[in-house]
Amino acid sequence: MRNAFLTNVNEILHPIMSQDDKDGRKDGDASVVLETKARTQRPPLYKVLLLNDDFTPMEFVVHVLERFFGLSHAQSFELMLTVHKKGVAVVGVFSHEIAETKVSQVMDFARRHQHPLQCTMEKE
Ligand code: TYC
Repeated sequence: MRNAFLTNVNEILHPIMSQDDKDGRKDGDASVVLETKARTQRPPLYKVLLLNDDFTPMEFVVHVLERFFGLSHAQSFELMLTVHKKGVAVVGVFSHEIAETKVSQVMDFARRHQHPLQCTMEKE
């Protein structure tokens, strides 16, 4: 999408061009169409990360992934094993507000069940 602004050149150039030129002509009604590109910005996205620990039961992590990230049982089990083996994994990518909500939900749920499970977010 393009926006067009009609600008009178004499307004911009007034300090330079306000005198009559050598032919005694006043500045005319010269005008120019300035075009600017209308750019739509995509909002930044945030990765939600789940961290491994030695104490949170595997079934609890699987349940968290099903409950808060809408993953199937099979997907959740696989992702839980990835975190267990690698130490950390991205479990979803969201807008800032949604990512914050996911992190809070997981942290609150883990705390309520007295598990040390950690969930964080970082800009993609
Ligand atoms: N390492 C845990 C165990 O052996 C399982 C686990 C997986 C914990 C993923 C946290 O994010 C996690 N019981």
